[in-house]
Amino acid sequence: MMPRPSLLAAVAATLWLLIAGSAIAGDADTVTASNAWIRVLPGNLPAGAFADFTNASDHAVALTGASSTRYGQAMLHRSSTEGGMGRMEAVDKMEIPAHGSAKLSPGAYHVMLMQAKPAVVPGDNVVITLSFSDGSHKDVTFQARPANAL
Ligand SMILES: [Cu+2]
Repeated sequence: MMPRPSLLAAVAATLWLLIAGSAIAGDADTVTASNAWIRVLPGNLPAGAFADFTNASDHAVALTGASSTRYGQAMLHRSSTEGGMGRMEAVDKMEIPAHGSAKLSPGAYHVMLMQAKPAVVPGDNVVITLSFSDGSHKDVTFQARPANAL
């Protein structure tokens, strides 16, 4: 039995979208993430997520947010030691320069993960969806490590 013409049209349209989509690379496609990990703290304490990024494109890219099905909330934060006091604040983006790199790291930019459901323990692999300023998204697998990990 031959597929119905309407089904063929739907398949053709889908293929076209896939081809067109890959031709117009989003920021998520030009950014590579590595060494992605989460520092798990005891109890209900928020966990920091860290990773190294490189941007292969000719323009700067901005990481603007994160989400994960394993956490009720994920926010982009930046730690600092202004005036000798350790503090952190929510920020709306972290820039990754053209042909450059940037990192989420302890004491600097990080993704703050709150309300784990169920609890995340060292050894778990957690997928976090990262958002970029052009609206593109990238799923990155973060490995959960113990509180004393560096
Ligand atoms: Cu934080």
